[in-house]
Amino acid sequence: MSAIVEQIAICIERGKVKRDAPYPPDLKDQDGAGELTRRALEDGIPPGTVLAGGLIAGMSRVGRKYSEGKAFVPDLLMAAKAMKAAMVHLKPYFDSGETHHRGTVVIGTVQGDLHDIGKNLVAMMLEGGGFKVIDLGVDVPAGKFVQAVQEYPGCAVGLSALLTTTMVNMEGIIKAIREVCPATIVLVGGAPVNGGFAQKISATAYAPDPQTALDYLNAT
Ligand code: B1M
Repeated sequence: MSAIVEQIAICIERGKVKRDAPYPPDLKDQDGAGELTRRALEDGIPPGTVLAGGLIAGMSRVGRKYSEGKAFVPDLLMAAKAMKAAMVHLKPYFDSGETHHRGTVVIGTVQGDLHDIGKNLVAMMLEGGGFKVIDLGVDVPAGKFVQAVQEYPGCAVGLSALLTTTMVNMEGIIKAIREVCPATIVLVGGAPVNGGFAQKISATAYAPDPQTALDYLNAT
């Protein structure tokens, strides 16, 4: 792994957003996740490498520390802020520039859940793959998904959840969608979700990562 990609991972893990950010004090006056990501891409490091080896690796480290009681919610918030600063530079590399969309995907993080980094990555990759993405954001109730599937006939729906307490809300959302549009393809994903759960709640498919989601939609 190149040094700059490792530096990006450290900035995400430590919540160093940009050069002039005062936090964390020991990284003062050093480039942050935003500047380093821009530089890595300008240097020709593949976007996929920056994403996996820098952004996702850094976020996994802080997540592990949180599980071990060595990091706390403010650390997660700073890491999320650094991740977003880096994603701004990555997004154009995943934009396909295609004018004809392959289809429309309505995506959102389910009710009760505020985690949006994974959902944003999926949205970015789907857009890059030529899909029109309608992002409903976070904490999205069933009614908003229902409204969107009526507004975009024939669309597919992507549901994301990061909490064991919110993944259960997927079932009600799927039921509500199918009541108005029975044939709607509903993809589910997020760290606590798996294939067995997807089947149990009658989702069309489970995607463990953005590429699988894109491959699935391309194949349908
Ligand atoms: Co929270 N959080 N968090 N958190 N957080 C987790 C999820 C947790 C596992 C941490 C832990 O305990 N180790 C834990 C959940 C435990 C559980 O339910 N089993 C947890 C908790 C408990 C909480 C709070 C309850 C903490 C508290 O307040 N006491 C609280 C809940 C708030 C709420 O939602 N109501 C909370 C809050 C937060 C922050 C706001 C501080 C922040 C989120 C900021 C944001 O998203 N804007 C945060 C963060 C950053 C995390 C961790 C550290 C990182 C999540 C992340 O972004 N990962 C996380 C621990 C961890 O994952 N290691 C944790 C990186 C991202 C790229 O991965 O989201 O999994 P992920 O997405 C992947 C795949 O899952 C997949 O593709 C993505 C790319 O590969 N994917 C899909 C996701 N959605 C998909 C949809 C698809 C297909 C694939 O199709 C539609």
